[in-house]
Order: sequence, then C-alpha cells, then structure tokens
Amino acid sequence: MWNRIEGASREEMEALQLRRLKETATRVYHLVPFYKQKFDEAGIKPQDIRGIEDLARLPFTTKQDLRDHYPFGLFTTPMDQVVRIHSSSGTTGKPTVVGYTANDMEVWKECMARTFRMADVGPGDIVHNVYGYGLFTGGLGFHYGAETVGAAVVPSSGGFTKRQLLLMKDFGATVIAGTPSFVLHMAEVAKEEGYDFEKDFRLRVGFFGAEPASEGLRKALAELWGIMYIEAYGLSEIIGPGVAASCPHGRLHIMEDHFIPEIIDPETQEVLPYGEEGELVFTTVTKQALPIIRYRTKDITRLNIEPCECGRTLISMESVKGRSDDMLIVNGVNVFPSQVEHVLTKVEGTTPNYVIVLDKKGVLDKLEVWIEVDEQTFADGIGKLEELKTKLHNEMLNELYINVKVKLVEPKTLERSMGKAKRIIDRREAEGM
Ligand code: DLL
Repeated sequence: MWNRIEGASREEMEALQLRRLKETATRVYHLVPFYKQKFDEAGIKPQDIRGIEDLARLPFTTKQDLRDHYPFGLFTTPMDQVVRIHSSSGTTGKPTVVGYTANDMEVWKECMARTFRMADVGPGDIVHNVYGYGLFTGGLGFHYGAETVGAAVVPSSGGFTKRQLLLMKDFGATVIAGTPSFVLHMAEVAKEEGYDFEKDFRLRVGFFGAEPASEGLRKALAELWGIMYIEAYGLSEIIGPGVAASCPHGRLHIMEDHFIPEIIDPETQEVLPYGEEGELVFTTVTKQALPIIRYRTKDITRLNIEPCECGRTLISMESVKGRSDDMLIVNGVNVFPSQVEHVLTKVEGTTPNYVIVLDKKGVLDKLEVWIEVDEQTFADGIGKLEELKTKLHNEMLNELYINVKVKLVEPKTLERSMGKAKRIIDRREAEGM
C-alpha cells in the first residue's frame, strides 16, 4: 500500500469523504455560476449536506456540460494557478478540456503511485510507457506516477513498434504500461521479428487500461509476455488514469478518498444499491482546478464493498464491459464489443483482432464480425476455415443470442491502433438516410 487510507475503516473513510464533499460543494457553488444554478434548481445548498447520503441530492454533470463551458468555464481557480491542461478529442463536437493545479498534480501522482504499488513497482524497475504522450492523460499520468514511486520511466509513447521492442530488450524493461490492444500488437510484432519472449525480455508486470479488455485478452497478454496483468481505470474528466487500479487479488479498487463513486440507473437516475449493475458516477472531492459533481461516466459496472484479501478497504468496481454509448442494440438485443471479444478468445484458431460491422437490411440489423485467424489456421486451408466459421457462429449465438455473420480474414490485415482500438463500424444510419 502507498497510503494508510487505502486500508481505513468505513467510518473513517466516510467521515473523510463527507468533510471533503462539503468543501467541494461549497467551492463549486460559490465559484461556478453553472453549479450555483444547478444546485438552486435542485433546491439544495452546500450547508444542507449533513451526511454522505446527501450526495444523492446533488445535480449531475455530463460531458455536454463540459463542452458547453468550453474551454475553462467550469474551472474554479484563476488560470495563474493552473499548471497543466489536458483534453480529450472525442468524435463529435468540441473537445473536453481539463485542468490541474499544482495540488491536483500531487493528487494525481499519489493515485498513480498507488496504482504502481499494486505490483510493488519502485526503485530499480524500468517502466516502458507506451501510452500516448500529449493531450491524452495516459502517457503523462503513468509517467509522473512511475517517477513518484522511484522507478525509471522510458517515455516511449505509441507507434514505432520495432524500435519499442529493441529498447525494451536493451534497457531491460521490467514493467510495461499501455492499452491492451497496442501491447497485443507489440507481441505479434515481437513474434514476427523472432524475439524469444523468455530470453529477450525481463518484463514482470503490465498496467493495462483506457479501453475494455475481455477475460480472454487479459489471459493472452499475461501468458504471451509472461507478466502479471494489472488493470488501470480512469477518465480525463475525473483526473485521468489513477481513478481505480486492480490489486493482486484482481479487485479494481477505487481511490474513493478522492473520487466518490455511485451507481445509478441510467434511465431513472436513481442511485442503485451495491452489487447492482448501472452507470458509474463520480464526484471528485479533492480536485481544485476542475472539481466535478456527480459526473456521469456512461461506463456500465457494479460496485463491491466487501473487504478484500489484499488489505485494502477501498470499494471496488467490476471491470467495465463497455460504455453505454458503445453498447450496440442489434434487433433489440444489447451487445457489448467485449462480449464478442470474449467468444473469440475462447475459440482456438482466432486472434483477438476483430472489427464489428453493422448494416441494415430492410428493417433488420445485420451484424458481421471480421476476425483475423492465426497463422496456423490460415495455413491449414479452406476446410479448417469453414469449420472455424461455423463454430464461431454457434458460439456467438449461444452467448450473445444473436445471429452473427462471421467473416474470417488473413492474419495481420485489420488495422492496428496505436492507442485505443476502434472496434465498431456502424453503417446503419448512413444507409437509412
Ligand atoms: O482513458 C484514462 C486512462 C489512461 C485510463 C490510461 C487508464 C489507462 P479518457 O481518454 O478520458 O481517459 O477515456 C475514459 O475510457 O470512461 C472508459 O470508457 C474507458 N476506460 C478507461 N479505462 C478503462 C478500463 C482514459 N480499464 C474512458 N476498462 C472511460 C474499460 C476503460 N474501459
């Protein structure tokens, strides 16, 4: 553990959260007209917050609210106190802009230090960081965290896969940090280039996040590289990576002394009890430049408050299957891309490289999955490929309850992403117009 608070009693944690929540609510109410108006509309004042349960009475904040106040309209500090600005591009509309004071940077570093300590990363470790450096929070978030725990960080950023492998070997990297899809791609290239995973690399642990990864993909990454898989979860609006990290027992602990989580029903907006699935909502209680009240993440998960064998009492969340806006509705059935991936990783002969293509045929949706087969299966020829296609079709029907058209493609033909993978091509709306 990095901080004693990670193992605090529930009473101590809630008392701390309540004190910090009151401070944050007071801060935003007096400094940001948007929040004053929202609080007034909800009929609540900061001084009405008496217990942690009063959080549920506060108004929500959405990505749209951040966009409407682009770029710095929700900041509560003058710009001369802001020392860092990040931004996430998104596919539509204006980017979302986030800012940090010097103190916010300390909070971020602390959360990232806790993340690295999940696998005892410290002095002597060499962290090869392939998260993108730049406006994306992944690169610099992991960078500062690695320095905080005293490890040596290689700020490699994404791309240039062959050079990455060379540096990882020559520098003796013990830790890798990156998106699951890019680190999988690195393994493919390493195989192609004839590296011997055992002799050439010293990696012992990987920190993976920024996108969902199925159980099968996690196992594949852990086995290919011979590493322990640690999950990192976070979002720029809250701080970046460092919102939650998984412990050696596989529980994804939330840094709830800084970010209070809730689960709501996305339709009714009611708070749901622990254990129930719904949309994750966060309230930051220590951030200064951009505190945020009840931010709707769109991530679907559930919370678990049971004590953990690792000694942390921090509440944990289940790995996110996907975002509610990534969820596909195919002829009325809900499908997450990660469920498709889960099937792929169970069936031998395929790779976790896939794209989901949606089309409309008359009134019906048609879902096609393009899947790369592995070299061996490809070499085995047409009979084997037909057999594999039928098997995949049946497995998908079993697990997802929908008829999926399977298209097998040659190894290494689908586009690789340097950061977050693009898994969906939805052509339904375009055709309907
Ligand atoms: O992805 C921050 C990050 C960087 C997290 C590096 C972990 C590692 P954004 O670009 O703002 O921030 O995207 C946030 O990514 O709402 C989730 O939908 C998704 N996401 C992040 N971590 C995970 C994860 C960074 N472990 C959005 N599993 C979030 C599934 C994740 N989805």
